[in-house]
Amino acid sequence: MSENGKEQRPEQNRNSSGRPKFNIYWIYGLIAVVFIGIQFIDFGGDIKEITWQEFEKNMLSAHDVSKVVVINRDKAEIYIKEEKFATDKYEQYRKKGISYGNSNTPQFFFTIGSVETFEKKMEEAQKNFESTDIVPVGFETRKDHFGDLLGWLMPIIILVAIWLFIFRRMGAGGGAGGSNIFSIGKSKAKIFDKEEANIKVNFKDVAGLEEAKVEITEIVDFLKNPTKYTKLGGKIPKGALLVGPPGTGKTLLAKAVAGEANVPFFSMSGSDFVEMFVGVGASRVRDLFQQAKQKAPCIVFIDEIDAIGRARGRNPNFGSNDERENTLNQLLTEMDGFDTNTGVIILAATNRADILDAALMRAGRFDRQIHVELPDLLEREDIFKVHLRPIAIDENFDTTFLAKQTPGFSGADIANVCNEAALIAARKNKKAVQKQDFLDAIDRIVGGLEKKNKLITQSEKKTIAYHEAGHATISWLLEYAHPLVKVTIVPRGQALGAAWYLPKERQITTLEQILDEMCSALGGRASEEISFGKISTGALNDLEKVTKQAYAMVSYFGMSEKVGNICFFDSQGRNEYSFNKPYSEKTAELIDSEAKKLVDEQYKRALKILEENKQGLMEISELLLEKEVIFSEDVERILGKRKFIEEENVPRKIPVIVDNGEDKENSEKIDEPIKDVKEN
Ligand code: NHX
Ligand code: ZN
Repeated sequence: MSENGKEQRPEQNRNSSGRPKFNIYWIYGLIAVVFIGIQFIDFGGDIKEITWQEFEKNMLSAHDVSKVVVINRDKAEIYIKEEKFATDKYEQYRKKGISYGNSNTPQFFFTIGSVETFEKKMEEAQKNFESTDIVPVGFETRKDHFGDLLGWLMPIIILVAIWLFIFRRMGAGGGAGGSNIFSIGKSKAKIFDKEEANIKVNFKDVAGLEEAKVEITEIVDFLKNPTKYTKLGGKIPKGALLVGPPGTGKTLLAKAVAGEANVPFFSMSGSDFVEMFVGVGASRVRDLFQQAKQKAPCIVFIDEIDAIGRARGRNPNFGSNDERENTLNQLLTEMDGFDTNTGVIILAATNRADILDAALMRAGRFDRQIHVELPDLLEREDIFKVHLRPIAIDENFDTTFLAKQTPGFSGADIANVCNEAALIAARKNKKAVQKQDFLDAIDRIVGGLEKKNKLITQSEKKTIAYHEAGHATISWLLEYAHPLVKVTIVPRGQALGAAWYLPKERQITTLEQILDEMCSALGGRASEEISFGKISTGALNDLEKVTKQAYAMVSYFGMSEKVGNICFFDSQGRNEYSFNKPYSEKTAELIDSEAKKLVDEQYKRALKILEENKQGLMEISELLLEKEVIFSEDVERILGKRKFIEEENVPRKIPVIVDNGEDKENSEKIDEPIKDVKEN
């Protein structure tokens, strides 16, 4: 297996003494050398080639020849009489090691043109001989068995070599594990046994995800002491599906299970089942489960299961994805095929649970679905604490502040922030990473790279400043708009300028909140129109956002009067052939006009608000032009304090499972107010 890796990295092919290590290719080389060598070695013993003339003049006419044998009609072998070969005349040949004295070995040979001319020449040369002296001429057909065999084998060997080469190449392309023809149908699962200490993740390293951790811990517990659960008549679940957006820690959770459970852990990705050959996927599933059953109790983890678990199409003749369906069918059978207590538990992860086949999700296969969601404020703080461990920060560093600054970030994003902050601080030759470095890192991740040197004309800059000031003014004045953090006209990523908000994390959004957000998004365009009477393409992103929001309001959320409480959202994602819309042409027109009406209304509202606060808008714009970045305090100075108070989150009563197994409400947890959850 490992030859593959070595093949690609020749420098690793040498050990410390500098000599190349043993390699399977050496054997191939050796075989080739032997084959070629054989060609040059003649096993017929020493025998010297001479010409007809030499033969006739020196041997035939001297009556030295005992017999001549013609081999395969093209080679004449000459046998010299023993007593003649022993004389001085042949001394030089005897010195060369030509054997004699044995009537089975010839001493000389020459090549003849054709048998007929040879016979004629012999007759001619011996016409004066006495009949007893005439040299007998024999004919023999000798088969070159070895040469024939080689002729047969060579093409086969070459074919096999090419074949092997192609398979190896494919195996290398397939990534981990490396494959050759003998393991094409074998599963590529990596096995982490309890002896192997190469997994160092355990539940301590998984911050947040408290609910998911409880479920997962239970699964580990099933394997550790199954009787605790089976005693009461419960059956051990066969599988759990980890569902959640990218970067939320599904794979990490699985790794932690591997580190925590003292059982073998098989890990593979859904795409590992896929190969260009028909039947390979199914065969790999079979192999995986066979291996797993042998090692039971154990855990099998399939990452990105949507690669094989996608819902099967309704039209089987249509698809070239038969192969994927076979793989899925095999997985379905295997999961339901063994009985509950064999101790094989399957974990799978996906971020697209909606497209998975319904059969895969039914109870008895993946009994449990564990939703891994984006972390909330408190979870983010925990995640920050984990990722800040290796980073040099000041003492009593405010992690709560960082958590507040990163709404909507996933665990992976937070890891990225921490790393980026460390790099930024290092660039500035700092001894420790400071708060500002983290803020810069967050900006970098949200908005992209800052492009301070982008060439911008004065009038463009003015347009940008007035555009951003429009967003800032409106969001400051509307009750439900997101709280403003800063406004900048320094280009970053795709955008030439931006108003930065700290979005309030909420579970549901009211109509008023949506309308206020749409209004402030339209504030940029409105400000351009009011300030210059000219508009620009810069509002592209704003308009895109607003349009999508308006259509969602009308066709998903039932937020327009004329369309009413109708929803065309398809949470099952089953609408594979969505060429035709699920509504009539008339409704389509109605949706269009209602969406347009919503946007128009909000644009008018934005114009009105800006008109009423034109003075403030101008001041903010000019300040922005001058400073390039302004903060909410600057806006507050110009427009006055924001009147609206932010709501606090309510703590929940959390029942806590105590060791004796009884449920009891943990009174400390209830009384303790959840740490400063207020934003802004
Ligand atoms: C561009 N981007 O790509 C420039 C760099 C006031 C300028 N041409 O709304 O940055 O203008 O509140 C083709 C044609 C993007 C592609 C026009 C891609 C326009 C962001 C919009 C600031 N802040 N807009 C904002 C912004 C832009 C865009 C385009 C395009 C604005 C605005 C992009
Ligand atoms: Zn804008």
